[in-house]
Amino acid sequence: MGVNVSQRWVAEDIVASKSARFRYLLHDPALTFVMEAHNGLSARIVEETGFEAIWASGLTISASLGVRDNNEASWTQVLEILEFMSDATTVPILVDGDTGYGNFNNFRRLVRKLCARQIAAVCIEDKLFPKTNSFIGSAQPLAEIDEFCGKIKAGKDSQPDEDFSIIARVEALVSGWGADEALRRAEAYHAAGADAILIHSKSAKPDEILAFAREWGDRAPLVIVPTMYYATPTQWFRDANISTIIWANHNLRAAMTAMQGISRHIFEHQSLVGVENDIAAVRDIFDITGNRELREAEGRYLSEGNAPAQGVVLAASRGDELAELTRDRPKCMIEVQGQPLLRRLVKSFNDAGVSDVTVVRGYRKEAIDLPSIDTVDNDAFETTGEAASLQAAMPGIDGACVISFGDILFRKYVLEQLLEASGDIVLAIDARFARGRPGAGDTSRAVDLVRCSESYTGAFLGAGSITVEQVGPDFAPMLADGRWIGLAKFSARGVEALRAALEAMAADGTLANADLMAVFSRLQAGGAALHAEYVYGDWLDIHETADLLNAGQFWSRSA
Ligand code: SPV
Ligand code: MG
Repeated sequence: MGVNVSQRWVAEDIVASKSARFRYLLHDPALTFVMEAHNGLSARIVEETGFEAIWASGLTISASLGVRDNNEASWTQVLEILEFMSDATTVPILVDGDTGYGNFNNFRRLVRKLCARQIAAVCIEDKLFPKTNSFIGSAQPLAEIDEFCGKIKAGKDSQPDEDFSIIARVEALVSGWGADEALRRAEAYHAAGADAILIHSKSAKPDEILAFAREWGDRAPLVIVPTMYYATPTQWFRDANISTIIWANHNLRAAMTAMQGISRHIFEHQSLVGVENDIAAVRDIFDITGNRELREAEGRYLSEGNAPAQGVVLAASRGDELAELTRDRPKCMIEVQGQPLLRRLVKSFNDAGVSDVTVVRGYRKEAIDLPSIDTVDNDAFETTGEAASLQAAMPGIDGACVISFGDILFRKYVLEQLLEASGDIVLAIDARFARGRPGAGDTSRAVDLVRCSESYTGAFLGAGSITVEQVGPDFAPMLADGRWIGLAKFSARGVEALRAALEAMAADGTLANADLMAVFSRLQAGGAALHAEYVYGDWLDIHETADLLNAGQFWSRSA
């Protein structure tokens, strides 16, 4: 395998256009693999997989539109698909231009339109319009050499992008004209200005391709499509000095098999039971189409974009202090005045407009069975902490969100105030735990203490300009300005900083045992500002049985 292509580009200082990158790939001595795609989604999959370039196949684009590979789709219809593919990707696209959709005049117009869509290269074949796929039927008539050379020249003369490549595809072997005719044509096309030669074959053996490559030498880069001689070891092509291999139709064929299988299964079972694990999640569709970017943009451009619609409740731990009460359910499912704590928490979220709540489950996860919540699992809950639970929820978060512990209750205004506060990351801080106040020095909870840019004076409510300077346990508890209550708001930008911090912690091995204070500390170390929104009481958390009594009274007084 060659070096990763982006490293190659960086090494060669080629960061330019897609067409310049493709030109580089054609000429660079390493063998390049170009993978088939037929629409924006498959093109993005090809890029995400790591391929250096994409083959926009005439056969598979036609098939995906439900038509034959006979120029039944018009060239502007194909162009529209190519535009989606180009927009969806950053790697170069090599387009199957069939015979150029007409004569030299139609082809040069096609070339200009392709360049306008940042397509890197086009391949045209020396057959007649309307074309037929090379693997159908017997010998097909070939274009006159001069006419085809004129087409190549017209294309080269009219390409507005000087790095755009035109590849001439020689069909002489496919049509039974033999090696000499293939070489004669390749030479003529090269002389007419073709940037590379695609030598095609429908033989099950690579012999005629390898013989051609030997004769051709290094006159111009050679491109091949080993669909029919698929059993050939790739090393043979390397040894033959082939520049580029096109895997021409394999994504469409794989998709067909998968779609036929799932359609049959659902048709026969009249049910979705048993299919979910075999197919991409709906969330995967959101991810691959770039929903996260839209959330971030909303955060930047829409005033309401910072209003979180998503909430994450961390509820993986048992709550050991509650002993018997949590034998068969996690702490968040303990009932407070006839309702599980979690139901009250979710209602608080929903009432404040946070409608999409994801609960991270762990201990006795089956007991968390509320309707109208999403769940994700931290199955390693016994050996990991809050940060790992939060990390489990991150793939589903694609915009501003509120994060909460699963064992807290708060008055309505606490969340409302937090949601209105400005800042990308805002923590609700209870000022009762400040220095000199009764809670200060409660070292059992020292890790949740924070030191802020200004202390609470009673006049700061909603001011939004106070920052958290340090989070526990990095300073003496007596210096605290308050205690984090387990509720925080992140804007879309804040979420991205959080994601990066969690990923960095996962990479250096500190994630598994970290609590959220360690995550906040990491965010600060990365340059993120943490804002404080002071409250003074009006919330509680459940740690021991006595707290439950308080919770009952608290709830009957709230609402
Ligand atoms: C295509 O993918 O449309 C091609 C390659 O042109 S082939 O089908 O092998 O002719
Ligand atoms: Mg084709």
